[in-house]
Amino acid sequence: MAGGKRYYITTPIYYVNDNPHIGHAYTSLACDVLARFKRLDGYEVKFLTGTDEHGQKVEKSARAAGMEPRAFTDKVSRNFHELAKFMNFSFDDFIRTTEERHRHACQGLWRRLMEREQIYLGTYAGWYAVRDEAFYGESELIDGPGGGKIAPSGAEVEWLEEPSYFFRLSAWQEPLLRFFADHPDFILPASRRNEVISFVKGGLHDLSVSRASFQWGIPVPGDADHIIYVWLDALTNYITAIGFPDTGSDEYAAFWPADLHMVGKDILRFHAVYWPAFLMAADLQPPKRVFAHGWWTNEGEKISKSLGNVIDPYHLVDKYGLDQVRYFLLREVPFGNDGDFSHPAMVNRLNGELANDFGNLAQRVLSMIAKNCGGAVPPPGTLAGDDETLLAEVHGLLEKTRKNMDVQAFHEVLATIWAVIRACNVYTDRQAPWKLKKEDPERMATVLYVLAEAIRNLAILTLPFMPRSMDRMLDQLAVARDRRAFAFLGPGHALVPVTALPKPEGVFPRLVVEGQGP
Ligand code: ME8
Repeated sequence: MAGGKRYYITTPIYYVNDNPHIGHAYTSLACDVLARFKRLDGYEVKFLTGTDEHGQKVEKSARAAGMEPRAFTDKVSRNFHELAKFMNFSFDDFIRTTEERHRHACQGLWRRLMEREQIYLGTYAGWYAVRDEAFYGESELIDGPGGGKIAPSGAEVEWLEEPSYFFRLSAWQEPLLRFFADHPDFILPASRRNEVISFVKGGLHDLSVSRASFQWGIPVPGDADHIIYVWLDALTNYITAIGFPDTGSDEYAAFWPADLHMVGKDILRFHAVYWPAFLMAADLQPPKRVFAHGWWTNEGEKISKSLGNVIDPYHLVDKYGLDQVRYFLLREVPFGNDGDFSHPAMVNRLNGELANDFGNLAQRVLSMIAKNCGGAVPPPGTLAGDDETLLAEVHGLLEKTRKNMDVQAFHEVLATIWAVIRACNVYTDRQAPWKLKKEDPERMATVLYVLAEAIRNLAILTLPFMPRSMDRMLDQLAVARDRRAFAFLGPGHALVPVTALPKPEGVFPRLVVEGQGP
């Protein structure tokens, strides 16, 4: 693979115990926006997603559905794949842990750990939560509603006693703390980083990494009585997809260490403690960053099947439109924080920010051009101070956006772009091009040109968030497909006067709120 900028980004691989909901779509959406952003910024991107198919939880769900695990996982994995397509996620690879390439990689990692004496055989006697697929120490358990003990996540625990292989996690406490100190941006947001550091400082115990009481998993090499613990199996997916155990391949060299593992806060410990420890113990590099985002609730309640309040992404998109949902999810909540989903908040943002601020701006400008400039890009005269000020704001956006994207501050990216969209609206009102038609048609052409050029830049920058709608906006400005990238932002690639434009049409319709009329 030739030199150049590369970016490797991954979603968690989702358990196929149940159908996907808005929480899964959210994590993958964040990755999709980053992947698209980096591609538009000239990077060669690998965007990986997929499904986590082994372990007791999935096996139990298959049995409950009256199916063999293999057939069950095929079916549910397909649902995740279909949702990713439906949400217009631009993944480059969809991995399933039941694939042969993954068995090969996972057993390869196990062998490397064995060769380095990082794994030994013992007996596990302790608590296990199938829902979390996690082991818990007695002191971690909390009082449950029924008087019994439960995991801090709220999951039920069961006592487990079985022969098990252990990973020497305790030996990695100091190296992990050093690694965190040397890489202050490894865990974001910073509040989560502190949580992880205090967990590690609290002391690490060796980790059980095999199970012997059921079969649905990848066999431990050389000991068919054991299967590999589902988290060791699952985390390995990130290197399976780039050809591990062949660490000498071009793809491995190009994409490892990964730039970003995006996860929810529930699974940060697995990614920020166990995973780098496994990798360091195997003489492999840890990833560059793990970002743990927050949790969505639904109108104040935890989203759960038993409460019957699971938000179905298909319904949401049907009601509001795909790009509208994509916009809302990343705009509504500062990325990293928990967020509460509500329909009124959705309607407010879509009407206020998409239909009014941006949609109306484009619609106004394009229809004035269609009506008053013969349906072609108006030729600008000399630019006045106001024109230059506005365009300078527009052209300054790329640098700001890059900075915010690099710390996964999606809400800041959108807020910054929208501040300029609002500045365009203020400029439009102040210049009043509709009044200039008779008084000064040349000035009108300049104002409309400045606005059209601003919209071109804004639409290109917003492509990662709302690819289809922004493509439609750029179609209306007759911007060629191969000029929709960040290399074409700025004055050097501005709209060419008198280029014919297609008939304008609205991109973001206003939502009619039930009971309030149009
Ligand atoms: O944990 N709000 O899979 P999983 C925000 N297989 N995000 C949510 C969410 C919510 N209410 N609900 C789910 C697993 N998520 C493992 C991962 S990776 C090697 C193995 C998202 O199906 C969030 O990203 O339980 C969370 O971390 C993930 O789904 C958990 O998915």
